[in-house]
Amino acid sequence: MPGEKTTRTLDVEGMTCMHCAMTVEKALKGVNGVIDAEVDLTHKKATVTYDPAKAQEQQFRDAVARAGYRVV
Ligand SMILES: [Cu+2]
Repeated sequence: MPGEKTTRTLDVEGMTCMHCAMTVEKALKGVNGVIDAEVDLTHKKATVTYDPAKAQEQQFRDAVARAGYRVV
């Protein structure tokens, strides 16, 4: 369905500063189908809003891994 939206929160390991958070955020935003990504550095979480017809959780895991961090 066009315009459909889902939100998922991921636990991300390895982020230590604001730069890490921005790197993860950018990596997630680069995944096709992602509408928005927001990282909570304090709680080591990333919230991704995406179109479930275009993106899947595995792609978020891969993007985070390529950026040098890990979804746990
Ligand atoms: Cu950092």
